[in-house]
Amino acid sequence: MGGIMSTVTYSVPNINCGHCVHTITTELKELAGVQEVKASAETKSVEVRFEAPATSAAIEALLAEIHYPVAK
Ligand SMILES: [Cu+2]
Repeated sequence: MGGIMSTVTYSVPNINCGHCVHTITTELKELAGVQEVKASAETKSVEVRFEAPATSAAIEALLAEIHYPVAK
């Protein structure tokens, strides 16, 4: 291991409750390379710490797929 670790915070307006937080956390952690997920219903954001093979594009695609698209 020892790849470059990135931390990116995504704005996700659809996060409304603990269920959303749980779903997002569970799904993102299944993506290879994702190390840590901090989702918040208060700030409607998701902070993800990841390394290869995960990419920011793959994380955004997964969020869109589970109906939590990232706001641009
Ligand atoms: Cu919810």
